[in-house]
Amino acid sequence: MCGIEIEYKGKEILSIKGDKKDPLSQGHICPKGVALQDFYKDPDRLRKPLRKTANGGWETISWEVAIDTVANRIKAIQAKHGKNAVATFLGNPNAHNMGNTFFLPFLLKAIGSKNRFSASSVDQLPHHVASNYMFGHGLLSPIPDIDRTNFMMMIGSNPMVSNGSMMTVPNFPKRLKALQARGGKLVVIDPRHTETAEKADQHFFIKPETDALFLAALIHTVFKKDSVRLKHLQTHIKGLEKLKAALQNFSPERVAPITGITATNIKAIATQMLAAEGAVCHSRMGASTQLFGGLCQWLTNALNIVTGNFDCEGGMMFTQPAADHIMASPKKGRPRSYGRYQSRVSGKPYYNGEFPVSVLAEEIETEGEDQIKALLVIAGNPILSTPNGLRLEKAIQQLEFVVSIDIYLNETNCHADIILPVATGLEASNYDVIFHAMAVRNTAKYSPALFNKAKDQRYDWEVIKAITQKLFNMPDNGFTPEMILDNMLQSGYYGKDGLSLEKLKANPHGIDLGALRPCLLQRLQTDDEQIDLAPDLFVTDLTRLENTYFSVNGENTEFSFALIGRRNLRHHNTWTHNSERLKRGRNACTLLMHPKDATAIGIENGETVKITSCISSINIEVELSNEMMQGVVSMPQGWGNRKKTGMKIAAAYGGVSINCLTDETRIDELTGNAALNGTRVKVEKLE
Ligand SMILES: Nc1nc2c(c(=O)[nH]1)N[C@H]1C(S)=C(S)[C@@H](COP(=O)(O)OP(=O)(O)OC[C@H]3O[C@@H](n4cnc5c(=O)[nH]c(N)nc54)[C@H](O)[C@@H]3O)O[C@H]1N2
Ligand SMILES: Nc1nc2c(c(=O)[nH]1)N[C@H]1C(S)=C(S)[C@@H](COP(=O)(O)OP(=O)(O)OC[C@H]3O[C@@H](n4cnc5c(=O)[nH]c(N)nc54)[C@H](O)[C@@H]3O)O[C@H]1N2
Ligand SMILES: [Mo]
Repeated sequence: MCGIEIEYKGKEILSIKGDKKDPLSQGHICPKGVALQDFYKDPDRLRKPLRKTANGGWETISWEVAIDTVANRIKAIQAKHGKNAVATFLGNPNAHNMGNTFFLPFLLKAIGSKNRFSASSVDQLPHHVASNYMFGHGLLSPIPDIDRTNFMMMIGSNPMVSNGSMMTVPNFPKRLKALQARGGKLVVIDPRHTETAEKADQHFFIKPETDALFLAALIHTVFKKDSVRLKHLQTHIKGLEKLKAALQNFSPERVAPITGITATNIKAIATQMLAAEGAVCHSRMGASTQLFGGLCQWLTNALNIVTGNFDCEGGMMFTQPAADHIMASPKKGRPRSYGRYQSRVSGKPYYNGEFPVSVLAEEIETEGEDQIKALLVIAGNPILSTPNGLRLEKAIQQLEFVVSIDIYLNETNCHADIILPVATGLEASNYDVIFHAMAVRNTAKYSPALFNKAKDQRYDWEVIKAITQKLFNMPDNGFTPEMILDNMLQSGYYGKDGLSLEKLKANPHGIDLGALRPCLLQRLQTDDEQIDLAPDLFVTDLTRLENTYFSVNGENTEFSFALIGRRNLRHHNTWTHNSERLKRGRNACTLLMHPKDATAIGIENGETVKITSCISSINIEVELSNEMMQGVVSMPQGWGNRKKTGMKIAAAYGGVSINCLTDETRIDELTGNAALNGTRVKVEKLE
């Protein structure tokens, strides 16, 4: 999403810099943007379709043979075992690739299987379920108006490193400085004193997975003070009394000892939020990928609403994206697909056409009707990125057929039968359909491809389309991503003012469409045009929260630490490790631990320790740090490399995978999202 300026000569990159004229990123660039040149030049990037040979090696095959094989095997497996025998996993990069966004729905339709999975359920699923139930559409995401707010609370997110999430916020450091310069405050709630906490005005350590209690107590306080303010939304809100009643037991005094934040501080935060001219609470990864992710996202929305900070300047607002998925398919969220099906083996909820990826392994392993026999992994590396990757790896190895569409050989597709490599990055054009829709300002930017791809290379969308056509037995309809984008732009909010692909091409820095505006009442997708403050689904789940924390079940003394994840500025999920530029510096795959915790078990800085969960054990270097809350340890996500194939896995960082420790049975029962944070572990000296 950051505008970049690339100087080049022929096929040689001379420099990559932030584009100062980009209306959203304003010259900001992160190390990953500079590294685009490394991925472009990388000799390890795959360029020709590969087929696994009988002895476990790889041979290159033609595109025609590759696409035919994939389509024919899918058809044959479905003819024998039924439609649901073929599963799909869509990984994170699909969301950053307009061709995939546009053409994947057709492929999924052509496959026609219920067994669909994606990175959503290890990431932001709770946001979607909350938006669906409260605002009528899973993609109607509230976005913090960071440029005008005067009080910002961030729960479980670290935008100094991540550039924000469910809040596209390039140049967070500059925006934060501006917030503080106008007298505003940033408060961070995190079990780690993060890079963002370091810049904040206040940071409170919170015990992992207790955020829902903290949020409930904040709303409780607002009711107690009789300070509910609904402003222009007054006549469009239902469930206010129901919310009050549901939260009456969650007083600051009662939840304080469990969360680790004192009752005085909880009340002070509520008071500050109420007093500020424009305040906002944003909860993300740490609050989503945990046992109570659904409750956290519901309560975050409710807190912003009852404090009068919803759909107004300086609070949570909604974008009016130039290419809008919701406008293009307005009925989509209304018939709530949540819970329409339960997963076959353990009865986990279905949402928006998918099951939680935590059940993928058991759905492969367990015999019976609808057992998964084949898997298509598109821009994903689930063996590293989903809980209990070791179990998933074993399961994937027993499949009849595995296909991957990727740019690298990774820890997952080394088990594939066919790999379809694609052209991306500097060789592809893009418009960030999804991330513009979650940005802190309405802007629009189209980036043309810098370099032509080679003749024998294919784009993701071409591959996806080719398989779709074969499955449907249909000729090419000639559609391109650009045609679909142009149509969306012209029929969108700014189409009447002449916005089109042509206009974007004529404005390479991007077009500023202005600050976020109050628009929820036009965008709301609920049938009764009401915002539901207290949907039954969520209110009912409070019982699980109550039972977890207020019934006596004893401390887990063997696994005495809670393990949480983190991100590094110079690594992106599971796959950017091949860039020397990003790999530089000291070992980043360390276990952060509070010095007092280390002393208690006789561990020193830099020592390699053994860390064990109920799933498995790994060895990792310890880095002692006052950043950590006592009793909590942190390691980065995305690492790990099990070079089993004997072939160099290009995307491997080395280090160890946090998902060797995470437990796939720990999920947010409400939404199905994996509880990646809060894994109970023990840490021991190596003998
Ligand atoms: N324990 C723990 N686990 C986590 C997380 C955590 O915080 N803690 N974070 C979770 C989150 S938020 C996410 S999003 C997931 C991410 O995990 P995944 O969804 O598995 O995705 P990535 O690791 O980003 O990338 C997957 C693959 O996409 C390929 N790729 C890159 N660009 C393209 C492209 O343009 N086209 C194609 N076809 N392939 C491409 C890369 O080579 C890589 O192999 O991990 C999740 N896992
Ligand atoms: N450099 C870089 N940037 C990235 C990525 C990357 O891999 N590298 N990945 C991208 C992706 S796919 C995503 S989804 C976004 C995610 O972006 P963010 O939402 O900012 O996620 P993280 O940086 O993982 O930060 C999560 C924070 O939650 C804290 N935490 C853990 N458990 C709890 C808890 O129980 N309660 C609370 N309150 N906090 C907790 C952790 O200590 C951590 O600081 O980042 C994106 N940006
Ligand atoms: Mo993510």
